[in-house]
Amino acid sequence: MTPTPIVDASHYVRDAPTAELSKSVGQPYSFKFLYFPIHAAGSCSRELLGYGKDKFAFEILSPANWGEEKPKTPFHCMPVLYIKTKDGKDLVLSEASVIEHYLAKHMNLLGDNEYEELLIKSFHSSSTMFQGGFASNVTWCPPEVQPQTLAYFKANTFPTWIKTHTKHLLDNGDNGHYIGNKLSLADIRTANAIEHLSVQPCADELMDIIKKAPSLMKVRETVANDPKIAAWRASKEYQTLTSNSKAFFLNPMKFMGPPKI
Ligand SMILES: N[C@@H](CCC(=O)N[C@@H](CS)C(=O)NCC(=O)O)C(=O)O
Repeated sequence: MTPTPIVDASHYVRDAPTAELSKSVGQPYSFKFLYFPIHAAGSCSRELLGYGKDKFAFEILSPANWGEEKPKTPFHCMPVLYIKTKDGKDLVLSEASVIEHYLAKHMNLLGDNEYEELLIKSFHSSSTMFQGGFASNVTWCPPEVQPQTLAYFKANTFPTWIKTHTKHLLDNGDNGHYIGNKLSLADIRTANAIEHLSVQPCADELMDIIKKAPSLMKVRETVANDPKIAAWRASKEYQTLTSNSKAFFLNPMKFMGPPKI
């Protein structure tokens, strides 16, 4: 299949008053999502897109030639979300958390009021940092020090995340959700952090730890059992991303090109 060309989004759209652009971005018609063909930092947005599939069309763009496409993105990195609005505008968003907040808002996954939204964004931020911490401290550290950084992660970062998130989940009644009795961005982000651990070469030892955290396991199950998310995860596209992710994390350095300025 010929990859869809990536439009030049090195600059954010500013050709109309921001009030007009704000109205447009609030009325999305369809999305294109650009990220590597692995889960990693693209998993939560793709899950949100899969969740909203009945309302919006979406297409996943894998960069065929990242080196050439890179300067066409706002910060020369992915993920990037291309939005076609109902009034015909083409807008772009970047930065994983911004994209996730935006998609969650349009899929009613930010709670019922501002306080719920703030808590959901706090849980989301913490789980994003948790996954990002694993990536920067374990995945991308030199192989010769990885045993030590993994040991530190298992002894410090991981138990702290489990302990604090369990406390907040218990405060909500230990029902598989962070807020009330309904799915939110926080549930999806945390579930994706757990799925991220499950595709690592050291998945067995990491999953042995998380399996002893029943409140977090309940979030994982609740998200996995959501019918729309289950349908996305059953898709060939999702399963290919899972096998690509497992292959990638076996030796991430192998996929790095020479440094580019
Ligand atoms: N601050 C960005 C970081 C994104 C980022 O680091 N993306 C990496 C992949 S996870 C990337 O595009 N790497 C390719 C490159 O830098 O050439 C965000 O949160 O979205």
